[in-house]
Amino acid sequence: MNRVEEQDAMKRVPTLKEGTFDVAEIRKDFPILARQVHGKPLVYLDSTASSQKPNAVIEAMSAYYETTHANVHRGVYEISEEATARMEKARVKVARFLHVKQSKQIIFTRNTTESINLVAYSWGDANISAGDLIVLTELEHHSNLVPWQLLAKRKGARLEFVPVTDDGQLRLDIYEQLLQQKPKLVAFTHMSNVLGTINPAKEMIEKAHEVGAIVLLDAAQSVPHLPVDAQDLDADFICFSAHKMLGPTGVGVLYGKRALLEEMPPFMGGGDMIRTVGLRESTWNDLPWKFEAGTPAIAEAIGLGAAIDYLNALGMENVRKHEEEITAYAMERLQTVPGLSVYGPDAAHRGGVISFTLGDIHPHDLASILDQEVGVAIRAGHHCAQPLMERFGLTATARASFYVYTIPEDIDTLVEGLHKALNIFNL
Ligand code: C6P
Repeated sequence: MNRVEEQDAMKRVPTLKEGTFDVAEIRKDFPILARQVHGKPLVYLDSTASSQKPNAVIEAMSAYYETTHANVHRGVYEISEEATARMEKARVKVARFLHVKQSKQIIFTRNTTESINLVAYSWGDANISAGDLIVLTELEHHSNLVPWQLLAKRKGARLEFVPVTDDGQLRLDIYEQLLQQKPKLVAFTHMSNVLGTINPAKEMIEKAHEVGAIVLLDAAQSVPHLPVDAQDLDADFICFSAHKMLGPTGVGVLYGKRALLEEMPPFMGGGDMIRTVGLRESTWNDLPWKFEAGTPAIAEAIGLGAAIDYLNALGMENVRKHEEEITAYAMERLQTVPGLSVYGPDAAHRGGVISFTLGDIHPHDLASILDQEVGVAIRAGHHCAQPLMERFGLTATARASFYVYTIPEDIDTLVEGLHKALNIFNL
């Protein structure tokens, strides 16, 4: 056993047993769930914005700082080699989690947003020309809209959008019509962060490939909540963030097909991404480091590796099943609240996220009342998806979202809080 393996063997084992899904046990692993807000137990229903972190992740990061911290890929001394080994091991974990054979296809970025921008600047600038078509959807987060708007402006390219139905599903008939115009790129979200809609990604990717388009999948909301198999989906690029999948903030992932990544020019220049540097010319490092300029988020990558271990122990099929059950329960309970409107598809076609409005109470007022009165944390606003809000004639919604630690009692407290809001507004 080398030093890194020894430390891993000593690591605190999560309380859950492999393959079991006992939410009461899982909750014990999340220290923040024991805290109070406004004198009430915290009910955290905002995991779509960012998930909470289990002890296993927090401890993996502290252990790294306590025993192993040094810069990576530079030192020839023991702790630097250990730090490098730990970070590269995390990369292998990400690759396995996505069923990707080569870990050099896993690039560490800061978050989903940076992963998408990397593709838009590096692949986009090299491959998109005036008049080219980029197909997006009305469901997109600003992170999967604005980089393409900027690219389209730089290059004089065209953007077209797949509309959504009244129940928040993509108009696949119009998608197919748009594909007839032979787009160069199709970029869409696997799961909507507002409506929870799970898009038929595999089918959409296959159809895009039939007309020769490259596909980027925004998997910020799917990788944390569903089994995602990059080989099976066959997307050209997949982007997601660690902080939404039990991992830390500050690290994200870009997966790309090897041939595309090899051809793409660097996104940012600096240390670590070079092979040789002269005063006027430089050559680039191999994948994945060609795209990782500067000192990376080492502790965060290690934390992501620990989050993946934790999710693997739960089993992603079980994670999805738990969220389906809790979402179905929430949809049912929310319907008992007079004047409440839920947006998006039925429980079977969505992930664990529910956007709603309650009469004419402003979602921000609703979120404040829930926080103060019953200790429930939800998000209110446009959820970084203003065009989608506009599609539904809204400026904001309230949004409750769930994860591995959500229990039916959390939903009951939410419903209790919504009744309190109705009373406060005399509705
Ligand atoms: N959505 C939400 O509350 P970053 O911020 O880069 O980690 O993730 C951006 C992003 C991209 N795509 C989708 C589908 C997303 O949901 C998000 C993040 C959060 O809905 C924060 S705005």
